[in-house]
Amino acid sequence: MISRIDLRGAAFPEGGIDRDLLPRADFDVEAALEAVRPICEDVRHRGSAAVLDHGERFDGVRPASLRVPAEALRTALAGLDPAVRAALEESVRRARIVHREQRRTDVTTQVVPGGTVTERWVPVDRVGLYVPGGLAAYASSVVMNVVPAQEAGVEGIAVASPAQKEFGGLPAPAILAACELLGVTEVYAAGGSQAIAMFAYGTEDCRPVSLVTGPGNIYVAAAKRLLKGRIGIDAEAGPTEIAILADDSADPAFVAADLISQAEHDPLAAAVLVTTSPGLADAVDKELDVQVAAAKHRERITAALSGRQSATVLVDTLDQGLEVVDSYAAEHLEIQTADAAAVAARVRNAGAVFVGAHAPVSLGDYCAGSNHVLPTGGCACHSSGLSVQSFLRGIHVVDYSRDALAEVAAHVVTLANAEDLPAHGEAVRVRFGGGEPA
Ligand code: HSO
Ligand code: ZN
Repeated sequence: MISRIDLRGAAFPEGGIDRDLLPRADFDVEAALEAVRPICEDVRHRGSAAVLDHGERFDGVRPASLRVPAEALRTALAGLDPAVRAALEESVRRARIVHREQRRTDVTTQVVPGGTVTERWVPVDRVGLYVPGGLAAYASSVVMNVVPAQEAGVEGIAVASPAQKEFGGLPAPAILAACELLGVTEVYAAGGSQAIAMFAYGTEDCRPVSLVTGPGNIYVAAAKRLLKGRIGIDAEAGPTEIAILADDSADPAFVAADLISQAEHDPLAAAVLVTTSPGLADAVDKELDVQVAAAKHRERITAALSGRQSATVLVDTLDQGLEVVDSYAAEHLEIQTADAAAVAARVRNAGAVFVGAHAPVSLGDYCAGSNHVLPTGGCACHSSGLSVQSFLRGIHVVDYSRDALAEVAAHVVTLANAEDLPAHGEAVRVRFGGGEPA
């Protein structure tokens, strides 16, 4: 059910292999921009009424209020299955352990006597965290967005998730329960591009935020692209991806199970096996047949695995395999090879790397302590997953005494004149009576 790309004997060019040779889902955010633009404008002008109107159109339900009442949050947590609550608490505990360590300390550098530059880390004041509804209404994604924001020290945390018809116009109960568990009380029953516009422009019910994070569908990604600049964004999340680099030491049952685990998310999810072993590739194919047939979501999984975004790629050597996975820059990359840690250490591009036979992606999805909001669509070659850093800004604080300024004044004046910006130089000279500093 999974196609093969045979790169054995292929020439691997100097600058890395062409990304277009590798499978990838079509996720054309540009095409969704036109649909999203009028919605965002409408929210800008009409505020909450527009958010509710568009929500009603797409979700088929109009919540009684955009803001989810505190009572509904409490009820959702009270109704949460105790085992799910315990597992979520463990997920939160581990995520906190990891993310707390990511906090930054201010660094002051003395450049010259009397002249310092400090990098001061300041959390964003107010963020909007988007949690999808429908198939992708994951309580775990609330944890993965909220924990780094809280550990960064963000004071204003607002969550938006689409109103659900089956829950009387509230977001999914698991989402509300996770918010309550994490102490997030500002929650909105809003989804899609209208929720992102609500965060960006603000409405009568929701003050504007400075940064929006979290996954979403193509319309959410398009709204993020459109409103970027006015707000900061984490990434335009696309369909989830798993790549596995494996040799003949890998267990085909593990490899197949892990490919299936991410294919389960979405018919557009990508599952890519890169291997030096045709024997493993054959064994994985057999395992896939057996395991997919037994899977609850086999239709979705089959669509994902047989789609053009998924493939088994055969290579001659592990070095070539590393080139392939680096070019692909997967959201999730598993290394199931001999000496996996050494191979993993050589990876340059991936959202997260999972080392060896006992670190499946689903561990990272829930309980490794790592974050599961990761760059997709090849963006791992320039971006990182969500972390405390995503919610911080480093402000450079420049503090120079008169003597320290005097020491370097002539260079500033020279550079200013060289760029034909003499007023820049004057701003220094005026401090020394308009003449040369003494
Ligand atoms: N694998 C998904 C996250 C997730 N998995 C949520 C289960 N729930 C994208 O990283
Ligand atoms: Zn997952």
